[in-house]
Amino acid sequence: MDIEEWEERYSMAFSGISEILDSINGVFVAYNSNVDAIKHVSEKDIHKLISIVGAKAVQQRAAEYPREIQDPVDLVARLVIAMRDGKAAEVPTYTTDTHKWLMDNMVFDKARMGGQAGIISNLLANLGINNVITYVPWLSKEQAEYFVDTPNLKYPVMENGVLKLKHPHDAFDVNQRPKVNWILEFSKGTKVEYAEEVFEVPRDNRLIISSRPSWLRIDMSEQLYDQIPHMNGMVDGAILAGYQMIKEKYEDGATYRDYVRKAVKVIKRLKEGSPDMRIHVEFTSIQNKVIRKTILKDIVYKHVSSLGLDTVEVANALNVLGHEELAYAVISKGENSISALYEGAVKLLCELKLERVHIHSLGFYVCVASRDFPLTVEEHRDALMFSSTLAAAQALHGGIGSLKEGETGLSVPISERGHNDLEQLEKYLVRRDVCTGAEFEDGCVCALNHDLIVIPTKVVPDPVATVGIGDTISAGAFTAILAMLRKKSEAN
Ligand code: 8BR
Ligand code: GLC
Repeated sequence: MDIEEWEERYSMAFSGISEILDSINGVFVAYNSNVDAIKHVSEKDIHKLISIVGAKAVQQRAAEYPREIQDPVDLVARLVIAMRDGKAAEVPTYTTDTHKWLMDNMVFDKARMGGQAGIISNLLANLGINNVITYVPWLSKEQAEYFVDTPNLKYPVMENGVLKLKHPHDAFDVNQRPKVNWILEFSKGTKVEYAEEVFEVPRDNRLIISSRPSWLRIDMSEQLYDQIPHMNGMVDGAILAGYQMIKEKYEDGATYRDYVRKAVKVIKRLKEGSPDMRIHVEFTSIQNKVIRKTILKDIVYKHVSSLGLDTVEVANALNVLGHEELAYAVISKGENSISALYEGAVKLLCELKLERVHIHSLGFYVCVASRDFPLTVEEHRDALMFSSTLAAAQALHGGIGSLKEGETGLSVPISERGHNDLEQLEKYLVRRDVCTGAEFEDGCVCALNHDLIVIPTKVVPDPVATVGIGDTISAGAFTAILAMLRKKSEAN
């Protein structure tokens, strides 16, 4: 299909999905909400930070590739790496000194709802989904203020042994402190010069400094666990994220195994009484490889239906699953990277026993789905186009206040570059007899043991911010899928 035809399909997909969104009863969203302190790092800012900690020190530390921020040199080194590669990353910090140092040396531009679950909850509430049941284990007063004020957004609380759903504004814990992450956004073309290094930022992206105070637990009270099945009638599916916060060891002797067990228990409870309930997990950048592997092998494997991730996250996932070469090919800049991405998606689908894997990249999405998933490839494609439209709206405005505002994404043109990038994949698949050129052109491929859906996407040349776009994409597509599944089940 040429770009014009794609544009038409986009409009049809967006209006089609918009019309059926209210068929969904609700979505359960957990675990991570936080406050994002967003700072756009200019050329002046980065050079100032480098000069404060010393250029030589930054150069040395960058070579060591710190996976945790223990001091300001770690921070500036990881920022320089992210800017050099134009890649998104999230690095944890366990000390409050990092926040203090950032506050002393920089002023953030704005504070917004952050965390995958927080961003997704607000998005779905603004889109008008009937019930968005959001859960964050650390709902402080400050955090609660970042939730949108709509009656469809609800937070589960236990009152005298009874489950009540209240708006987060009426449900916070007065003794809880907020979790604040720093989002250091940078723009393509920013020139950086220090020690012997000189580079230009290749694309807009950001580094996230994720605060991990010791009270952070991916958890739920026993009482609430017991009550989860009572929410079943109200929700069609769940979107879960934040597992990256699980630590190998805790001060009180608990280990990651305890929290993995709890995480799986929640999924099992959600499915109790409705085994067909779809669970989506939004993956992220996870520095600790033990945790990354455990999340995939012990939480996602067999328990989850749908996984959303970006290209770097695909490489990271493949890496811990023992596919180092493929992982390397995915992040290489060569022409094989897109075919490696597809092969990687198939590996994740099969090895993790998923029903759907949705990979988003700048300019195109690749989604593989199991053949027995009860939707057609065209329906899967509509879900992707709906989500790309929302992503464009998010990049345009920095947020989506309503379905109407989401629709403004349709005005953003489809990326020609993304459309062209897909040709590499087409050649690869046609050469291997996976599909014909015509099938690929439509973005709908029924391969031997999986479906493949590819679309070129809408890209905003000057995005307001990039943080949260991935969450919008995955949540938008998954919710569209829930709506179509609901419509199908009603028709039967
Ligand atoms: P993560 O947050 O999971 O890394 O996802 C970011 C996603 O946002 C990318 O995969 C890309 O699809 C999308 N995106 C980015 Br980055 N910049 C965008 C832009 N300017 N317009 C539309 N989508 C964008
Ligand atoms: C991660 C970060 C959070 C950010 C979100 C955006 O969850 O911890 O700060 O808002 O990603 O996707």
